[in-house]
Amino acid sequence: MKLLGMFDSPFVRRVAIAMRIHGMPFEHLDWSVGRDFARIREYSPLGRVPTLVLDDGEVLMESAAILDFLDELAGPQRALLPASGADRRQALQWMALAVGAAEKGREQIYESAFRPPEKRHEPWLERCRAQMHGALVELDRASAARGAGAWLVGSRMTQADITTACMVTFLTESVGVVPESAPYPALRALVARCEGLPEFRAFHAPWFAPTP
Ligand SMILES: N[C@@H](CCC(=O)N[C@@H](CS)C(=O)NCC(=O)O)C(=O)O
Repeated sequence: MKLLGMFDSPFVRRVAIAMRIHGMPFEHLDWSVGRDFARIREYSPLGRVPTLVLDDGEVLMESAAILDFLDELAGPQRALLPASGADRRQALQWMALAVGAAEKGREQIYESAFRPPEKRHEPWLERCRAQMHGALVELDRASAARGAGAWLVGSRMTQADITTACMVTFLTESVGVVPESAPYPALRALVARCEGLPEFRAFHAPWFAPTP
C-alpha cells in the first residue's frame, strides 16, 4: 500500500501509526499538499491527504474512512476502535473532540497564513480559540476521570488515544496554538505516554520538538 502525505499532518500521522501498530507495511509518499498538489490530485480529486492507495489500485481518502478499512483488515481482535456499544460510542466522541480541536487550531493558523493583517477578524479567532480550548478541557477532564496510567476507553490503547495524541501534539508542537504552559495536566500525561511509544516516535515530523 502507498500512503500519501507528510507526517506534519495529524491526519496522515494517525493513519501511519495505526498501520505500524497493525504491522502493515506501506510505502510512504512524502508529498506536500502545497508543492505536490498536482500529483496528489492524480489520486484524490480533493487534493487532500491522507490518501491510501491499495495494492490493487483502489484509492481511499479521509482518515476516518481509512482507519475503518485498516481495522477491518486487522480483524476484530486487533481493531483499534471498539466494535460496538458504549465503548465505541465514547471513543468516537473523544475522537470528534480531538479532531474538532485540531481543525479549530488549523483555522487560527490559516487566518494569519492566508489573510493580510487588515482582513483578519479577531472575533472569529476568539471563537476558534474558545471552541478549541472547550474541546481540550473536556478531553483533559476525561483523562483525569480515567485516572493516571489509564487509556481513554477500556483497558487498552484505542484509536481514541492515538487520535487525541496526534491532534494535541500537532496543536502544541507544530501549530503552536496550544502553549506548552496550557493547563491540561491529565491530557498532557496521556499524550506523553502515547508519544513515548515506538510507533509514535517513528512518525514524529522532523520539525516537531526533538524527542529525547
Ligand atoms: N477530514 C480530513 C482532513 C484531512 C486534512 O485536512 N488534510 C490536510 C493536511 S493536514 C490537507 O490535505 N489539506 C489540503 C487541503 O485541504 O487543501 C481527514 O481526516 O482526512
